Amino acid sequence: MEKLKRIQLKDVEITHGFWANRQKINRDITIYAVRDRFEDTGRFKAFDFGYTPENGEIKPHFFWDSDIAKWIESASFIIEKTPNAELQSKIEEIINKIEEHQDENGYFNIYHTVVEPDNRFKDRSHHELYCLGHLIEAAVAYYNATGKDRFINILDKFIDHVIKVFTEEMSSAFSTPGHEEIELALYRLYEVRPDEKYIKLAEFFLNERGKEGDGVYGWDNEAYNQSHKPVREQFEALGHCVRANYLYAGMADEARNAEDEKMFEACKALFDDMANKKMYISGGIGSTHHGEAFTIPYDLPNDSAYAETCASISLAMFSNRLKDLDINSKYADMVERQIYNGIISGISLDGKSFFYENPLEINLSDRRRHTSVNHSDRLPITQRLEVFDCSCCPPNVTRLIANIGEYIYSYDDNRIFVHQYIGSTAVFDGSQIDTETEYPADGKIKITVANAKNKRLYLRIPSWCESFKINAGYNMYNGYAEIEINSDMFEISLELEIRPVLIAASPKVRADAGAAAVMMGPILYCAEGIDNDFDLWDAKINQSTEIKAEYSESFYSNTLRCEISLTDEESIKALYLPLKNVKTKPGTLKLIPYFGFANRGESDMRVWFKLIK
Ligand code: FUB
Ligand code: ZN
Repeated sequence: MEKLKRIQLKDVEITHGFWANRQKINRDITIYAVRDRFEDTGRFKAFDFGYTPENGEIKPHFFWDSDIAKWIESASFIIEKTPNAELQSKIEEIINKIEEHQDENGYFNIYHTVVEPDNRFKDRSHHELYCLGHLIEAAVAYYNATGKDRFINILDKFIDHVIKVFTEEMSSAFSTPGHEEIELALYRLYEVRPDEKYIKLAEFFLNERGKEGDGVYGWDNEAYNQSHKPVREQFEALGHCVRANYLYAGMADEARNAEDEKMFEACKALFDDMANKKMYISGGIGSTHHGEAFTIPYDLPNDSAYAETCASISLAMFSNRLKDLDINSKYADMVERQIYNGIISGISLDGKSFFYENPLEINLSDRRRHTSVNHSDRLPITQRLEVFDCSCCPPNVTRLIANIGEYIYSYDDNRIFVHQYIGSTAVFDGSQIDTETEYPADGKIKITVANAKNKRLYLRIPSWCESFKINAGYNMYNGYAEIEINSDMFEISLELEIRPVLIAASPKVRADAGAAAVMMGPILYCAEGIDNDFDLWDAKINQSTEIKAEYSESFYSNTLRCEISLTDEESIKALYLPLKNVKTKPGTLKLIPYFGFANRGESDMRVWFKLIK
């Protein structure tokens, strides 16, 4: 097992390009938009602990703490880079309230103080440990941003209480969290405060999971929250996708920390199972809303895809950990697929509204069919919302964007890895690395490394890339171009050929049989009805068609167009017609990046198109 060091947010600046633009929107708009909706819905007010069944205040939900925690984490990432007194004081206001309402014994949870105080740690589905996990991550981010450890100290008291209740007294009604998250958070905390008790607690939760008696949960089966087997024996991704991937991220942390090969093998198998059998082309995971879960291999329906934004984020988090343990570009490829597709499809281009579910097809007339027969299958919504009743995704996507710097580089004593091509400057281990690029709109990448002579540089060659040029000698090593750094100020140019390509799915994916999707570099494309005045389900792409790209400011990337074949008006009128009599006409299909769908009103949308020879 390798142990590359992950770059810290403090060591990297996003300087230009796609992600600098996204971070600006996140910093100027999204963080306030999420804050305001969380104010409107009573989530911030809940920290006053004022709710009583009689006083008419909104009843807090049992994981509102986690929504605000993710907001604090994101705001902390933001102020670490761009000091902002207003955001900092809002964060501190919440920390004060947490301190004020924390129990003597360290316990903190809004719902289980004002709604069900007698049921603490009695209901495994009630997310007390999940909320604590997110609070821990927030406290670590706040500490990294400000150097202040007060928030960590408050939670340390709560963690001591959890250690006592779960591992000493064994007085809780369950032994492991019903929604994983605290495991990875404890490792994260250990990075800034290396106290072994955090690791021991994380190990307790990982090791108890799947043991007999661990499977008690309010609904569904034991696999729903990965309690069907001990974690080292889990090789198939099952159950609720976000739970699964937060758990797997914690498992990867433990594999690294304890050099636990069995755990590592399980992590690799779980990754491969998702990447090779259970993932949409957008990176989305979770084929059904029932349990927000994985189903069976290759079951990837497009219109009813669940593909929760948080699930893509959690898979990116897991993959980002694995890339440092196993040198193979497939992990950073997965991060790339997520960050340009399944994650940012979850946020509108203006940064104010969100998708929780990310379908790969919207057919508005199909939806009318459902109402005409007075029956509605569960289909995702077609328009973004500013907040949801269950609003886990909006604060998650803002924290991911604010923290994207952590995904770019990693290193050890002799090697520097560039996993993502993002315009940035990073300083670590006495060296400095600069990436200059407009990727993914353009494949030209210039990298300068200072003070790293005699180390080796590893540049990821994305799996989608068929041709590339490097202006120096290199060897390929598991998907990375390996290059000797032979001067103190080493400059290198990489040019990845980025062009539109038709992609087919495995024939095992019945939903995409005989169809093709379009990708250009890491970006998946879709067509929307608003750009195309014909039935998208009639569009047939010729396999050898030339797809033309044109840069568009509004998407901060290319839009595409290609010639297609459509049925002519007369033939459309006949319900059935001998094939030889069907007349066709040429048309042009306009495509936009998938992440940009549903930004211009309600519209049909398609990713997969019929192919003709
Ligand atoms: O239960 C907490 C979060 O809400 C989950 O991670 C999401 O899937 C949503 O159910
Ligand atoms: Zn979510």
